[in-house]
Amino acid sequence: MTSLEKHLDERDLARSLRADVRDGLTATPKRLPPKWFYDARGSRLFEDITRLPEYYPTRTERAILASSAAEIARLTDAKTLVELGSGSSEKTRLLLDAMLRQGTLGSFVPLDVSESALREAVDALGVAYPGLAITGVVGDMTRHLRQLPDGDNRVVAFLGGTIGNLVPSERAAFLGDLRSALHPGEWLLLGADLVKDPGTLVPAYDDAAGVTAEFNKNVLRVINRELRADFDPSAFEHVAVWDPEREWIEMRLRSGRDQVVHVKDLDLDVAFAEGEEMRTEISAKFRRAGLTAELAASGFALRHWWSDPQDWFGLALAQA
Ligand code: AVJ
Repeated sequence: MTSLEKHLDERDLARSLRADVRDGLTATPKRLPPKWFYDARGSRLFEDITRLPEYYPTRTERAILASSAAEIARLTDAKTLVELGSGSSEKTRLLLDAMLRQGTLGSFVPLDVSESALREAVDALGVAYPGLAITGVVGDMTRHLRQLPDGDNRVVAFLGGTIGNLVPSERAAFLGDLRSALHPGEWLLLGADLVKDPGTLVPAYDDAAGVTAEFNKNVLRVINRELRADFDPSAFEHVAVWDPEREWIEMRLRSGRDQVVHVKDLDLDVAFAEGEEMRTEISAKFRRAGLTAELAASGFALRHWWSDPQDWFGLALAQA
């Protein structure tokens, strides 16, 4: 039993890409939001990143989930599992298997901005879990939480550390929206990458094989294709820096020369100076106490916390 609900279409996406690119390229300093990395090529590059030796978050979170899934199922008695930004379904399956074994789960609701990625995931999971009601929701998790299908006793999983793409004010808004979309007693399962030695953090975002550099530059190819721009990706250099005050990794693209980029569909000329850096992503790292306080400020009580033996990645189970 699978179905799809659409709250976003190609025109909404095209409109928000145009607005983001116009705002970001005319700002000082220039910036682009990370959500535009993930076209088909970018999603493939991210999958490659998750298998790199330097990129520890995915495999660390997977190990935590593998050993805690049964306990999560028991603690929550989930009837509906909602997954925000579902992406690949490998980690989801650990949760689905544990919740089905528990005998309470009836439905799965993956939400993603990409209709094609969502269709693929829904179709594959529909085959693997024929007894489950699967409702894919095409939507933006910062805009469409209120339209999540109502179910009783929902667990909302937001994994991978993607919460780190939001700055603190955006996190507060997102967590507040999520809290008001849930009934008291419902759950949030949140994966968060933790603060650690920059000698471990920086290589995770600047790998030796250069996959992350390609992923970072992919946003330029997306803009070239979607907005008829003429970025030369080879004229930009990948930069990853650790900001110790704000405790986040910042990815940037540094212009290798003075250049002017034309964005035809926006009728926009953008000048880059040699060495100028444009921010393309932040990936915030968390501490247990800080995350607990952020959750509490949004009306979520932390009930359980799991991490790996090195304390590199945290999995929080909080209750509305
Ligand atoms: C998918 C947002 C969790 O921040 O680690 C990986 C994206 N960027 N390498 C992260 C990413 C560079 C990733 N998230």
